[in-house]
Amino acid sequence: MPEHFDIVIIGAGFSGLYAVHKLGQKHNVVCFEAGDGVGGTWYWNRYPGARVDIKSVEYSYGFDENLQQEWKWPEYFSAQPDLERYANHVADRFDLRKDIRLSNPVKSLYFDKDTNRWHIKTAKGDHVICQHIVAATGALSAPNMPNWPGREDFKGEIFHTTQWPEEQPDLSDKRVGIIGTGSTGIQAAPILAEQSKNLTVFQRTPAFSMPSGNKPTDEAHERDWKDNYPQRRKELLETYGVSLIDYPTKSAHDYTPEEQVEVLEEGWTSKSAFQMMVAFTDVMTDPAANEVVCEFVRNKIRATVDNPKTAELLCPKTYPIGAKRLCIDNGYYEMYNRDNVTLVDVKSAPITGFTETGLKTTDSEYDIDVLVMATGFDAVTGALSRIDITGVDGMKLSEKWQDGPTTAFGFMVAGFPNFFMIHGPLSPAAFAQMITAGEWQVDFVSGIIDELKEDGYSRIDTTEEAEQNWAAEVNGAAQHTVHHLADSWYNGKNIEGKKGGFVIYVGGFPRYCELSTAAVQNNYEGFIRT
Ligand code: NA7
Repeated sequence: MPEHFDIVIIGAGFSGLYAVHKLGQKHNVVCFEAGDGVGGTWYWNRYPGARVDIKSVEYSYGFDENLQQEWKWPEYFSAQPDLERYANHVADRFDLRKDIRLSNPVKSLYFDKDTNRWHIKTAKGDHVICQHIVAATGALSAPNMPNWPGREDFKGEIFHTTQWPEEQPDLSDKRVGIIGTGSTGIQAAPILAEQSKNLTVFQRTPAFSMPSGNKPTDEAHERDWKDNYPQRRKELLETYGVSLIDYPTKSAHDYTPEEQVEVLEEGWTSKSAFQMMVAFTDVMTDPAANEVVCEFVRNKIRATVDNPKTAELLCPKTYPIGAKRLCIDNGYYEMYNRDNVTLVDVKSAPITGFTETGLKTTDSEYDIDVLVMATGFDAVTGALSRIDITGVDGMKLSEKWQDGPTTAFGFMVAGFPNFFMIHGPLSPAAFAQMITAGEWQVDFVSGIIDELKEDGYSRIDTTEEAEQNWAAEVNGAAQHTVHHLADSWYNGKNIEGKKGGFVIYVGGFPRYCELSTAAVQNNYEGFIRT
């Protein structure tokens, strides 16, 4: 017999946990989570060096003043174990576990238009009927695993960074290879180099990275935030990326070359990679201004890495800084001065497959005992595309999105009533600090669900026209930036054959809030309530 709930929440990551707390106060909710524990990203990503690259005082919940006053972050940028501990603390403190079913991924969702109810089936055989779905499935949760031939022949071990074993493997006598030099690879590599016999880094595209300057939290930093938390949380939501960095007032062209370097030196030590993207007003819109920042970072790489050939290979030269996600590291470039680290360029000689003892490229073979896949994610749409979701008239979400996702304001899809996404496609997602932005979105969706009930409606839809209007806003915002000049998970081009354009709204979080709130306040413009 199916069970009945008001709302099913998919995912017990940071947004899902808050959704359980917020929506559970007024509604009968249940949350299904694929992992054996809560925390989402911070449950799965246990690879050595996994660490948030936003300051923890910001990247944390603001919904409960006592929580943010009492919690102590040991470091400026928290390591995975501390973030997982925090997620567990929140689940216990707010008694959320009673509503969460772990190790139980959702397999299918089906909308019955006669009853306006969703049917949910899970891997463990649960069958639930509910009015609303809140999908907090994460923008970066479905791993990308390149499909090279010969994998079954490879005698070593393979770990994707997001499926890292709970018990850390002993690498001390292992020849380790790592594929991928995005945020994850850049965090993992320096630790792997210390832990292993030797490390080979397979790089296809070099990343722009800057030092995190991570250190233990000092009293002054903690007091400064704790004394001002309510005000700071408000200010966060008023900034472009929900992060308090110094937003510039001057163009790169307003400075002499010497002054430009001074400004960039400040950004370099600011403890926020995003500071480099906004060092000048025009970094993300004017290629010439962008190139000033690119060359500054390249010079930092050249000054750090002893071997000039390796340094040059590490210098990104084919795309503007910020077009791919900027990385923040702890000794990444310094690592290349170790004797046991080798950089291999797999752009000029791509990986063609596995051998029994390692990997082969078009020009060589490499012996490897443990292969670390830091190859990223089928981002933003990946997690939802892997659930069989059927909306009205038998429409499948995966089919609807086969040429790229369409949404209204990133949180609803036409043909899928009462289905809400947090950090969904075409929302600001990773362009906003995701915990605070996620709280805002959960509150927003919660308001819609409450009003639906108060106004006597049982169903809310969005329309294709609203999706088209939102696509125009999303494309318009992206068009004036340099983002389209790189292949990345922002535009799905990191996944072979994935269609669609830019999947993130880059118009800034305040504008996102303003437009979505205005639509709701304007008598649900772009939505139909029945
Ligand atoms: P990213 O940023 O997507 O990085 C993945 C890396 O893996 C990147 O360097 C890719 O090179 C590389 N990659 C992927 N497939 C291949 C193949 N087939 N061959 C060689 N190299 C490959 O993922 P991350 O996990 O590092 O970071 C994701 C987000 O998490 C990050 O943006 C933050 O928001 C947190 P490419 O650049 O595509 O040439």
